[in-house]
Amino acid sequence: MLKTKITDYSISKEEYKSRCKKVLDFISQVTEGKAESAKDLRKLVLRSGSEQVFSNDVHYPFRVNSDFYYLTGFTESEAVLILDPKADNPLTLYIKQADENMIIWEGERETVSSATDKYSVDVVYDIKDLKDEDLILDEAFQEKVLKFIHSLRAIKSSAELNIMRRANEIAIQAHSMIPDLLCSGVYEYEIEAQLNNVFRSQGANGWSYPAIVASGKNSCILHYIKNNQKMMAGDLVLIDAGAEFNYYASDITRVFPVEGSFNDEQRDIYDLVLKCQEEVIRIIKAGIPMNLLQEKAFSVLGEGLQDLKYIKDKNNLDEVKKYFMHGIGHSLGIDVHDPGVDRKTDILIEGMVITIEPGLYVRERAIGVRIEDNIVVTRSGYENLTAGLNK
Ligand SMILES: [Mn+2]
Repeated sequence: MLKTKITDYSISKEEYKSRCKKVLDFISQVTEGKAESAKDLRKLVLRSGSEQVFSNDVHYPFRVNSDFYYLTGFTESEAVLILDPKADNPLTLYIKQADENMIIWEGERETVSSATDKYSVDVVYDIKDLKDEDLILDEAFQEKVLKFIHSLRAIKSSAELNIMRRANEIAIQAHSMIPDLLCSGVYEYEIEAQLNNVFRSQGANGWSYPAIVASGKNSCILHYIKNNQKMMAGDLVLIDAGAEFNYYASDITRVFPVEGSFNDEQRDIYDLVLKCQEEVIRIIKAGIPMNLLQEKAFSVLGEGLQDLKYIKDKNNLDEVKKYFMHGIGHSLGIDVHDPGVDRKTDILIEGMVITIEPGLYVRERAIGVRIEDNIVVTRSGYENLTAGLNK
């Protein structure tokens, strides 16, 4: 069993309150100077989301809207949050309460009174009390506020980082088991099942995205999720899988030979991707432009690909992109591809969490290698949340 020192993974009511306060302040600021009539629509209306049909009368497990969760910590469906600095109660939560029949079939839900105690909003009402006119909004303004919320989400608090460390620990535990399970004749889905087993049995919500278990030529399919092929000796298998713990994602990729060890060409490609990942991670610190990480990756991979005679000119990006065609990484948080960080224009800020995942894909040789860790940006450098996993 995995042991961990931190056992409190909750986000305090005060923290939720201060997030909402920042959004209310933002709304007030952009309201200033607008015509009185337009001012009335300067508010944010967020929905927690609706259950989605899987088939007939069966639903997918409900997963709350990420912005809604960020502002409230509330996780039930059919709720509406209104942030309106002009209102008597600037933070209003409308929830769907369970009737007798729902309690019999689905169990209890929050009530107006239990939610009033638990969540840091000013007032809670039943969703039936929500009036149509409360939902009239200015779409462009909504977008502006959402963009602001995403900029807040990009910088993680210490409570959020604790949760993300745990999400990584669980994913590391799952990935660590894989080498022992690999041999020719095993199906990709058997590995997927073991990953999901660890995620759930360690208290994660489950996966943070459907696991990719891609052997042989599938390793070159970037978003392969069929996971239905039998693995063969001599193949590589690429495993890109993460857990969602307390609604925060981890996102880790490792590559192994299905049986025995890498052949020479697989080893060359693997070593080059690893070298690239190490060199990119090494330059991470607050103040560095995000696009410098991408440029660093192109330069290390370009040089290596030229040395290995895959390409003629390391400075010809089109040649390099034939083998490395995706981004070096992305922001990570409540969403696995978290919003709020533009990797072309943004500067790294202390508290951002990003993935670093260089890859090379030699399709004609069925060699796909990507190595991915989750990195916290600190003032003087970085913390690698995935440091506990071999590569
Ligand atoms: Mn990723």
